[in-house]
Amino acid sequence: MEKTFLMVKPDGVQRNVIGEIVSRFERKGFQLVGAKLMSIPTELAEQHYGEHKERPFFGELVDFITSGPVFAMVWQGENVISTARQMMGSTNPKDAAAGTIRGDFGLIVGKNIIHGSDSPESAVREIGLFFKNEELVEYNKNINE
Ligand code: 3AN
Repeated sequence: MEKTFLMVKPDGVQRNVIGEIVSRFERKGFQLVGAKLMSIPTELAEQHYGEHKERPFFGELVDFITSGPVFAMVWQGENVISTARQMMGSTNPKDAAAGTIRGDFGLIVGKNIIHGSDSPESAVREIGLFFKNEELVEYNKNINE
Protein backbone atom coordinates (compact mmCIF):
# COMPACT_ATOMS: atom_id res chain seq x y z
CA MET A 1 0.00 0.00 0.00
CA GLU A 2 1.42 3.41 -0.99
CA LYS A 3 2.43 5.62 1.92
CA THR A 4 3.34 9.29 2.20
CA PHE A 5 4.77 11.62 4.81
CA LEU A 6 2.66 14.70 5.58
CA MET A 7 3.42 17.35 8.16
CA VAL A 8 1.41 20.28 9.48
CA LYS A 9 4.06 22.99 9.77
CA PRO A 10 4.41 25.35 12.77
CA ASP A 11 2.08 27.92 11.17
CA GLY A 12 -0.64 25.29 10.68
CA VAL A 13 -0.30 24.11 14.29
CA GLN A 14 -0.51 27.70 15.56
CA ARG A 15 -3.55 28.39 13.38
CA ASN A 16 -5.32 25.39 14.94
CA VAL A 17 -5.97 23.58 11.67
CA ILE A 18 -4.48 20.16 12.59
CA GLY A 19 -7.97 18.73 13.03
CA GLU A 20 -9.28 20.25 9.81
CA ILE A 21 -6.33 18.89 7.84
CA VAL A 22 -6.53 15.40 9.37
CA SER A 23 -10.26 15.45 8.67
CA ARG A 24 -9.78 16.19 4.96
CA PHE A 25 -7.49 13.19 4.48
CA GLU A 26 -9.79 10.95 6.55
CA ARG A 27 -12.86 11.98 4.57
CA LYS A 28 -11.01 11.40 1.31
CA GLY A 29 -10.60 7.77 2.37
CA PHE A 30 -6.94 7.61 3.31
CA GLN A 31 -5.78 5.79 6.42
CA LEU A 32 -3.63 7.36 9.12
CA VAL A 33 -0.86 4.93 10.04
CA GLY A 34 1.30 7.15 12.26
CA ALA A 35 1.18 10.59 13.86
CA LYS A 36 2.95 12.70 16.45
CA LEU A 37 3.17 16.27 17.67
CA MET A 38 6.87 17.09 17.95
CA SER A 39 9.55 19.77 17.90
CA ILE A 40 12.06 19.20 15.11
CA PRO A 41 15.74 19.29 16.12
CA THR A 42 17.87 21.49 13.80
CA GLU A 43 19.82 18.47 12.56
CA LEU A 44 16.65 16.66 11.48
CA ALA A 45 15.37 19.81 9.75
CA GLU A 46 18.62 20.10 7.79
CA GLN A 47 18.38 16.44 6.76
CA HIS A 48 14.72 16.75 5.81
CA TYR A 49 15.36 19.81 3.62
CA GLY A 50 18.76 18.50 2.38
CA GLU A 51 17.79 18.86 -1.29
CA HIS A 52 17.29 22.63 -0.76
CA LYS A 53 20.71 23.19 0.87
CA GLU A 54 21.97 25.40 -1.96
CA ARG A 55 18.82 27.48 -2.23
CA PRO A 56 18.88 31.03 -0.83
CA PHE A 57 15.97 30.35 1.51
CA PHE A 58 17.48 27.21 3.13
CA GLY A 59 18.32 29.00 6.41
CA GLU A 60 14.84 30.50 6.58
CA LEU A 61 13.30 27.10 5.89
CA VAL A 62 15.21 25.42 8.73
CA ASP A 63 14.53 28.33 11.13
CA PHE A 64 10.83 28.23 10.34
CA ILE A 65 10.30 24.47 10.59
CA THR A 66 12.10 24.41 13.98
CA SER A 67 10.26 27.50 15.28
CA GLY A 68 7.43 25.58 16.95
CA PRO A 69 5.78 22.17 17.15
CA VAL A 70 4.80 20.34 13.97
CA PHE A 71 2.31 17.50 13.50
CA ALA A 72 4.06 14.71 11.59
CA MET A 73 1.94 12.02 9.92
CA VAL A 74 2.13 8.96 7.72
CA TRP A 75 -0.90 8.23 5.54
CA GLN A 76 -1.59 5.34 3.21
CA GLY A 77 -3.93 4.62 0.32
CA GLU A 78 -4.30 4.45 -3.43
CA ASN A 79 -2.11 7.15 -5.07
CA VAL A 80 -1.79 8.89 -1.72
CA ILE A 81 1.45 10.70 -2.68
CA SER A 82 0.07 12.58 -5.67
CA THR A 83 -3.49 12.93 -4.40
CA ALA A 84 -2.26 14.44 -1.12
CA ARG A 85 -0.17 16.95 -3.15
CA GLN A 86 -3.30 17.91 -5.10
CA MET A 87 -5.24 18.33 -1.87
CA MET A 88 -2.41 20.54 -0.50
CA GLY A 89 -2.37 22.84 -3.55
CA SER A 90 0.52 24.78 -5.13
CA THR A 91 3.66 25.48 -3.07
CA ASN A 92 2.91 29.19 -3.12
CA PRO A 93 -0.46 29.74 -1.41
CA LYS A 94 -1.14 32.71 -3.69
CA ASP A 95 -1.30 30.26 -6.63
CA ALA A 96 -3.09 27.49 -4.74
CA ALA A 97 -6.68 26.87 -5.81
CA ALA A 98 -9.51 27.55 -3.40
CA GLY A 99 -10.56 24.28 -1.82
CA THR A 100 -6.96 23.12 -1.38
CA ILE A 101 -5.30 23.25 2.04
CA ARG A 102 -2.83 25.98 1.07
CA GLY A 103 -5.49 27.80 -0.95
CA ASP A 104 -7.83 27.86 2.03
CA PHE A 105 -5.40 28.47 4.92
CA GLY A 106 -2.11 29.87 3.60
CA LEU A 107 -0.95 33.31 2.47
CA ILE A 108 2.80 33.30 1.80
CA VAL A 109 5.27 30.74 0.41
CA GLY A 110 7.54 30.74 3.45
CA LYS A 111 4.56 29.74 5.62
CA ASN A 112 2.53 27.32 3.57
CA ILE A 113 0.87 25.25 6.31
CA ILE A 114 1.73 21.73 5.20
CA HIS A 115 4.51 19.57 3.77
CA GLY A 116 3.94 16.45 1.68
CA SER A 117 6.39 14.05 0.05
CA ASP A 118 6.72 14.69 -3.69
CA SER A 119 7.72 11.19 -4.90
CA PRO A 120 7.86 7.55 -3.75
CA GLU A 121 11.60 8.01 -3.03
CA SER A 122 11.03 11.11 -0.88
CA ALA A 123 8.18 9.37 0.92
CA VAL A 124 10.37 6.44 1.96
CA ARG A 125 13.21 8.79 2.94
CA GLU A 126 11.02 11.18 4.94
CA ILE A 127 8.99 8.47 6.70
CA GLY A 128 12.34 6.93 7.73
CA LEU A 129 13.63 10.27 9.04
CA PHE A 130 10.59 10.95 11.22
CA PHE A 131 9.21 7.56 12.27
CA LYS A 132 10.52 4.26 13.58
CA ASN A 133 8.86 1.18 12.10
CA GLU A 134 7.21 0.34 15.41
CA GLU A 135 5.50 3.76 15.46
CA LEU A 136 3.45 2.83 12.39
CA VAL A 137 0.34 0.67 12.65
CA GLU A 138 -1.05 -1.95 10.32
CA TYR A 139 -4.72 -2.43 9.60
CA ASN A 140 -6.13 -5.89 9.04
CA LYS A 141 -8.94 -4.62 6.86
CA ASN A 142 -8.58 -1.89 4.29
CA ILE A 143 -11.70 0.31 4.39
CA ASN A 144 -11.19 1.08 0.70
CA GLU A 145 -11.62 -2.51 -0.34
P1 3AN B 1 6.76 21.72 -1.84
O1 3AN B 1 6.73 21.86 -0.34
O2 3AN B 1 5.45 22.11 -2.46
O3 3AN B 1 7.27 20.38 -2.30
P2 3AN B 1 9.38 22.77 -2.58
O4 3AN B 1 9.91 21.41 -2.34
O5 3AN B 1 9.68 23.48 -3.85
O6 3AN B 1 7.79 22.81 -2.38
O7 3AN B 1 9.88 23.73 -1.42
C1 3AN B 1 10.07 23.26 -0.12
C2 3AN B 1 9.65 24.32 0.85
O8 3AN B 1 10.46 25.46 0.69
C3 3AN B 1 8.22 24.78 0.61
N1 3AN B 1 7.27 24.02 1.37
C4 3AN B 1 8.24 26.23 1.01
O9 3AN B 1 7.82 26.36 2.36
C5 3AN B 1 9.68 26.62 0.91
N2 3AN B 1 9.90 27.50 -0.21
C6 3AN B 1 9.82 27.21 -1.52
N3 3AN B 1 10.09 28.28 -2.27
C7 3AN B 1 10.36 29.28 -1.40
C8 3AN B 1 10.74 30.66 -1.54
N4 3AN B 1 10.88 31.22 -2.74
N5 3AN B 1 10.93 31.37 -0.40
C9 3AN B 1 10.80 30.82 0.81
N6 3AN B 1 10.47 29.53 1.02
C10 3AN B 1 10.25 28.78 -0.07
